[in-house]
Amino acid sequence: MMKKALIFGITGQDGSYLAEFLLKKKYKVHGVKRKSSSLNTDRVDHIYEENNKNFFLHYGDLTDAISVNRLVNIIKPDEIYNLAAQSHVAVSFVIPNYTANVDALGCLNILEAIKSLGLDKKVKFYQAGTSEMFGKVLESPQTEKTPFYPRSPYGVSKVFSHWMTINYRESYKMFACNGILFNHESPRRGETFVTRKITIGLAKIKLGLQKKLILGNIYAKRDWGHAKDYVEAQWLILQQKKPDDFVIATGKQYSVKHFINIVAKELNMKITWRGKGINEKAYDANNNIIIECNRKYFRPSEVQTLLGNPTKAKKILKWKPKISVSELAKEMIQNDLRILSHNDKKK
Ligand code: NAP
Ligand code: G4F
Repeated sequence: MMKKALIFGITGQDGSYLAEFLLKKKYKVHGVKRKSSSLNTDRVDHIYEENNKNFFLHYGDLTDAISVNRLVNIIKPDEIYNLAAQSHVAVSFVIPNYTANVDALGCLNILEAIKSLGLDKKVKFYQAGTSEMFGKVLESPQTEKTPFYPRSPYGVSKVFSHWMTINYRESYKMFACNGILFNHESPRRGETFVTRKITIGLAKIKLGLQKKLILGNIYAKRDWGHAKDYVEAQWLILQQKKPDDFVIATGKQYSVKHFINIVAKELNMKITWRGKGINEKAYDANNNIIIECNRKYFRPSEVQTLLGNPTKAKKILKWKPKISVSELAKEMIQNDLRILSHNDKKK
């Protein structure tokens, strides 16, 4: 019998890679998409185009407990991956209530559906936790034992889901697990997250389509991996004998400024930095300002540094990241140059 997976958030970066990964593993993959006035299935359209008979999309919304219940009931999956979220940290300060509805109560809607349908001994559940839960970090690097100190409505909502997942595991013996994933990127990354904003922005400047890129805090440090590596970890977490929680990270950290330098080098753009703090700017070979900072892209409370320790995942899951930050940046740039040069929307 083929295993059935249900992915909330299938139209997102991770959802699309996870769907491809599970199809290769011979799963039947069901995904939940939201009704939208314009197309929102770009990242999974190629799976449809391959006419995959094991791939199904259903309308639903995580904030609508009835639709969640209905989908879990009709599909009766072996594994549920909750990747759905309002996932932008800065936006969560603007719409905190909505963010909590999706990112905190949404997870609870799935856990309750599994329990109330009597599927608690059948379904394995994965919750997409985040390094943002460590926020104003209390130790470095961060492990599964590091206390949380979230710094945004997004981080706080994810802490709720983390503990709800543990609570359902302990109370009802459900196979419910948390991945605590550090930043992971790809050519499919949303265009307002910093890595993609940089790869597209500098590619546009290189092609003469844009003059300047405006960013926020370029001194923030992140532990960046590739989404393809990280969805494998999500699957591995559900294949263990015991449900548990795992930090998934590379163990290496770079500043946003360092990431810009990698991208500029890859694009053969010579840039020079001048100035300090918010006034630091990057200049091109003709002395034109091509990057500057603006406070409007700062968050009301910043997360200055995140660095994960993936020792437990390496030991128990036998997982390790395969793609380096330079390889990641290169793949993103090549994709953006291709899209911009050919007006090709395929990712
Ligand atoms: P993403 O690209 O923003 O995708 C989010 C997905 O959630 C999209 O498919 C989106 O649908 C869907 N969604 C949003 N609100 C929903 C709702 N109310 N009901 C149903 N679906 C909804 O995020 P990602 O980067 O793939 O991340 C996947 C998950 O991992 C998220 O939960 C994120 O918080 C978490 N995470 C991400 C990272 C990272 O660095 N990428 C790190 C740690 C944790 P639309 O396409 O319709 O918007
Ligand atoms: O790319 P970012 O927006 O990612 P952030 O805030 O770290 O959140 C991402 O990773 C989390 C895992 O830790 C996920 F849970 C979450 O869903 C999301 O995927 O920003 C990275 C850093 C931040 O410090 C931000 O302040 O880059 C800084 N930054 C500087 N200029 C900017 C910009 N971020 C954005 N989005 N846009 C800027 O112009």
